[in-house]
Amino acid sequence: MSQNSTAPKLQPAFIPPADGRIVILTGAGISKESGLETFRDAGGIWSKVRLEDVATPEAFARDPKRCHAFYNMRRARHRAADVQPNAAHHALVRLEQGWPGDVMVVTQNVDTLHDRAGSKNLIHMHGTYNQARCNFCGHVIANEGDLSVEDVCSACNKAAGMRPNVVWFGEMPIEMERIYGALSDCDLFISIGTSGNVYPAAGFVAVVSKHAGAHTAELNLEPSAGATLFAEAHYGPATATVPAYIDALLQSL
Ligand code: BJW
Repeated sequence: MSQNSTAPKLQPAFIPPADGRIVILTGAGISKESGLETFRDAGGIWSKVRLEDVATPEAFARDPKRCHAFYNMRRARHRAADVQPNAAHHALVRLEQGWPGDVMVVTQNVDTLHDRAGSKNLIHMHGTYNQARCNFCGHVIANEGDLSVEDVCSACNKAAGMRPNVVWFGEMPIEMERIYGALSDCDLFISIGTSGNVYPAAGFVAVVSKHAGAHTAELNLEPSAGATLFAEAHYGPATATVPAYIDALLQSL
């Protein structure tokens, strides 16, 4: 996709060297304009359901039917025809394809909008909605439809253990070694559409500033919980700020 010439201009405060490494962290805000809800905004997911009831291993052990109902509803929404990658997802693909150095996207989102836009060097640190995992043997399968307590694992044949392959509170996020490797070696860290409330992702900006000495930029609708830790910030909807910021980086080449 080429740059939209009507897009607002934005001047990044720092341009990395052309072979510089860029790590981008994304959160629910980047998918908001694709029609998916965020968690902590007014009217967001955690204003309608308590995370303690649906997003912890204890909640699943206590009431698996309730967890399944919550994720079946979210999965159905993610599959809806009107939920498509937006200009911010596409801009990150342009960066990966056009920037000579390494570009890695680390997303906290369980939606597949980065994948569908075409991001390749992508880590889903909180898992994805379209996989299920057996709680007993760890077997992972592709799963686009509803899950239930009646489902039987095709590997160990046990029932009632199939769960969404997402990371709940108290669980270890995915591929942390690879993520910290990229963070410790990057020149630019960009955080997009995340409130900075959930660790370890909320701590990445401090890790990068301290250990890599890299430049840090926040692109969000409003200042995040960690806003003061960033060297640079641009506030507005992701479909405006992200394409403008990325195209300015690419035009510097
Ligand atoms: C826009 C926009 C637009 C809107 N354009 N922007 C250190 C200190 C304190 C606590 C901890 C700590 N280390 C660990 C913890 C505990 C815990 C934690 O962080 N708790 C906090 C609540 C304090 N962390 C964990 O348990 C994590 N595991 C872990 O640390 O493992 C190590 C360990 C394991 C075991 C024992 C001990 C240590 C796991 C966290 C898992 C989070 N899971 C969820 C659910 C995933 C599945 C699902 O989707 O259902 O992940 S919770 C939810 O929050 C989801 C998100 O990925 C995550 C982050 O949310 P995000 O993306 O930031 O969304 P919002 O809504 O918060 O923000 C949206 C932003 O967008 C806002 O700022 C808007 O303004 C903006 N926005 N529209 C641009 N159009």
